Amino acid sequence: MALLNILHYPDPRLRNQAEPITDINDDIRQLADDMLETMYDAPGIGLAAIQVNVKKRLIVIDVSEDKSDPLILINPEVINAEGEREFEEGCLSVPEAYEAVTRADKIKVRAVNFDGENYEFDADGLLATCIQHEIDHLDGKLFVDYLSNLKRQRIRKKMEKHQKQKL
Ligand code: GNR
Ligand code: NI
Repeated sequence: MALLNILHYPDPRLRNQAEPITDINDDIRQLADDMLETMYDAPGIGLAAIQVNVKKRLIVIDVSEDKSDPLILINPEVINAEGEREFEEGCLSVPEAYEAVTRADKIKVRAVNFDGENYEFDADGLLATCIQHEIDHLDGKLFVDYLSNLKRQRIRKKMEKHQKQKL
């Protein structure tokens, strides 16, 4: 097990596009374990491989109260979306910024299990919000992209200031 380094906005590597996973091997299992450990440590309710600079379509999520329900999604896709729901989002790659984002309220998700078989499930509420947020990461997208230019520039400036202080 290992803690992974999380990239911070506006790091250009967060704009990379993740590639589908074709071979589910021990490296993928190890990466998923390390991502879960990193997510719980942060702490956060989700983490996408792009955020730890791995260009693979892998996300981990746990929206349970007591952190007892880890979910690992390989090659996840939203295959149906219904309704709208606004939720105050945050992101481990954009620390200390919280803004309302509107996404689908109910989704149907297709993913691949560790045996390489497709499966589908329905999600709503916080889980649906989180899955859409994480799949965006795999496509190089961040929640700040949904905000006004003014809000995004403010967040960007604040992040750049914090990063300079750390150098
Ligand atoms: O920890 C997280 N909380 C959160 C809250 C509202 C909407 C989405 C999220 S995901 C975020 C972790 C993260 O950055 N995942 O990419
Ligand atoms: Ni995020």
